[in-house]
Amino acid sequence: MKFKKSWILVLLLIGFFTMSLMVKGQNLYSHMVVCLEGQEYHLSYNNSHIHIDYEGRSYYFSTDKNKKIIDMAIGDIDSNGNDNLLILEGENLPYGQDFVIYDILTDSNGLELKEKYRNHMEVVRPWKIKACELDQDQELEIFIAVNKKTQYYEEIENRPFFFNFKNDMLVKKWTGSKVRSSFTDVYFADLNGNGRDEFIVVEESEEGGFVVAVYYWFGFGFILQGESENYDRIELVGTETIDKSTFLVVETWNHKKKTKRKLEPSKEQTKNGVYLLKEREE
Ligand SMILES: [Ca+2]
Ligand SMILES: [Ca+2]
Ligand SMILES: [Ca+2]
Repeated sequence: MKFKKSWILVLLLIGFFTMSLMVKGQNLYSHMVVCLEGQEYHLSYNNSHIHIDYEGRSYYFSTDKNKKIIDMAIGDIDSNGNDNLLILEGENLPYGQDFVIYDILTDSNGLELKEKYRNHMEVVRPWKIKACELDQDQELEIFIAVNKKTQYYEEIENRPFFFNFKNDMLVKKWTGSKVRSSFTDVYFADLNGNGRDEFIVVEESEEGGFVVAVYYWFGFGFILQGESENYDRIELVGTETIDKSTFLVVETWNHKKKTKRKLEPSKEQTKNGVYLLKEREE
């Protein structure tokens, strides 16, 4: 009897362990900060849920049954002092169908999400969304990476679209065929502290492999400012601030070796006459 009981226990433990792994696999949460009435709160989300910690309580919001969160960004898109949620919704990864803006309402009952705007953009296959400030005009830009062909480029590939949200409408700011070459990932950060975000792009390089390119917005388009060395593969991780300087943090693969690097502008110039984004020496 004893023997049997212990086996049941082992099987139960294996079951729980497997289940916890499965749950973990479904719940890869991304963590962000949301600003409401001047206070910052923790927000996390996965494909089907948004979770906000607000004034000592946790609020869960679920997507509609067959809808997934493809990607999400946070920003005060209507400049009313409270962050909005900018969400690409869709039935299946990796492409979204709808771009939706939500207001986060706060009242005596707590938090509520209210749909403010919805745009069906399934036809352009959106897959990534970011909020950024390119020109310091107090109106956030909305970046959406889409996957389509254009009038001049027949190939279906990733293309960068920028919008503003004016008078409850999405207004095109810049919808490019491409910046310089095909891209696989983007990020926005104010690397030089001038109050304007740089457009940081992982691009396919001519020699094969990938580079990180840094562009800034100038009136009607983007100007290349810096670029990294060539790596086999690059993933943008984020930024880190040390002694008031902001560095780009990337994970690179070279000869199958993964390395986390902090990149910073250097005095060295690349063959394109822009600064080399060089690995910071610790
Ligand atoms: Ca707002
Ligand atoms: Ca702006
Ligand atoms: Ca900047």
